[in-house]
Amino acid sequence: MSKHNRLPPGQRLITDFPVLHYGEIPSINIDKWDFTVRGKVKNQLRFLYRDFLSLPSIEIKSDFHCVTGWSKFDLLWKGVQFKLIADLAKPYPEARFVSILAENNYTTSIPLDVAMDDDVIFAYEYDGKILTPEHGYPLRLVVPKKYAYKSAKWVRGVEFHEYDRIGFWEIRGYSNSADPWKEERYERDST
Ligand SMILES: Nc1nc2c(c(=O)[nH]1)N[C@H]1C(S)=C(S)[C@@H](COP(=O)(O)O)O[C@H]1N2
Ligand SMILES: [Mo]
Repeated sequence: MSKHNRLPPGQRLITDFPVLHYGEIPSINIDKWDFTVRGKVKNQLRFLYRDFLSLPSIEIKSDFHCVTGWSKFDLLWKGVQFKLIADLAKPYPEARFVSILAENNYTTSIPLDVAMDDDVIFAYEYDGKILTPEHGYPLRLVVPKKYAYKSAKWVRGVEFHEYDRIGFWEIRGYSNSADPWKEERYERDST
């Protein structure tokens, strides 16, 4: 695919990697850190950092689109596919949405079928190195097909739900479906 076709409408391509988030960068005590999986699942799960690193991992290259208008191509992430976590947790049939729970009460949500996409991962490395604090150390979600507020930094867990729970930026007016190709920036743009 040409570079041109990869840039969603209204976006501009940049080469640096901006840091964007609400609030403070959390300070993490990695020995106390955990990642939990709960809600409408057969198996509730809890991983320590070292447990997470020992799960089967993949590396993926994907593009990143911030709703404020910048896009960056070919970010190289390493981590654990969402679908691997879901396969371990075994969601009940009624689970149709997942909430991603991050430090400082940041949350976002996506439909389970979106989360099950091959390219949705919980990443712990960027560009061959452990994530830096400002980009989400020790773990962040990456959802390449959605605006980047769905790619929560500093994640601590995931909850499976029957009904959607609207996330931090989405409550504040950003689109819940957040498709950059349809330019769903604000809730009123969403179909
Ligand atoms: N925990 C948390 N994650 C977050 C955000 C935030 O405010 N808090 N902002 C999102 C937004 S709007 C963007 S554009 C990306 C930016 O990721 P970066 O700082 O690694 O470039 O993080 C997303 N993840
Ligand atoms: Mo963003």
